[in-house]
Amino acid sequence: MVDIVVMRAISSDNEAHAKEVRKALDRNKVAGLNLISSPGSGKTTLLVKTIQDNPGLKFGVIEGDVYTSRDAERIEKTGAPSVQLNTEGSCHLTASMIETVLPKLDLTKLDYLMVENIGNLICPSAFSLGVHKRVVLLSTAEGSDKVLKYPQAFNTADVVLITKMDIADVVDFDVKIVEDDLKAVNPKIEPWRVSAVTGEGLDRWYDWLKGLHA
Ligand SMILES: Nc1nc2c(ncn2[C@@H]2O[C@H](COP(=O)(O)OP(=O)(O)OP(=O)(O)O)[C@@H](O)[C@H]2O)c(=O)[nH]1
Ligand SMILES: [Mg+2]
Repeated sequence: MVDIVVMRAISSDNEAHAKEVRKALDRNKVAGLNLISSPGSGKTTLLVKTIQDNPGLKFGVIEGDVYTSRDAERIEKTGAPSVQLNTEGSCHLTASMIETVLPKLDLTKLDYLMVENIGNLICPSAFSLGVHKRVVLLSTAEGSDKVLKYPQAFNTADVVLITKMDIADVVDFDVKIVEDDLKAVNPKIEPWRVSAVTGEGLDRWYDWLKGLHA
């Protein structure tokens, strides 16, 4: 049975709540990640595949969605602990929401806390959640021009994953445009190409995750 918490965003004192979240994660040596992307670009699919492919790593998941518990149900099938956070209209998660639901996950039993943010490339970028890393996904089906259209999402990213590489040709996706645009907004990183269908690029993603605990 999926645990669902309904919370509306109150933006006051986000940084203070973010500090509390970070303290709890650090106390328990849990690496926290905030996954941001447009709706449908593959966040839940990547989480499910990552959990299934790495049985030695202990993941807990906070699933953010405006409505429904569908994503937490998908995570629950992997056996990983998860909580569904419904914002009922808010377009992003806040650190206060994370702090509130954190006690529902036993951090002493986790290596990673994966937070799937609400699907869009605008509001989630403006709110720190207190986690350690920000991962932004861009699917090939969305088009190659999105980095400059939503620069705040990409210039605050620690990792950018281009997802659905298996259909890049069909949707006429140009990786070079994304690489060049990312150089302009976030020159420290390059986008990594992945596909949850073929497995392309996933080893690099898994190695990076493991490195957070090295
Ligand atoms: N071809 C292809 N399809 C994919 C890939 N990853 C995800 N999908 C499909 O894309 C659709 C959306 O995937 P989700 O994982 O639900 O996307 P999401 O980002 O979690 O979506 P929201 O939670 O609604 O924001 C599903 O039909 C997936 O099967 C991929 O690598 N290749
Ligand atoms: Mg999802």
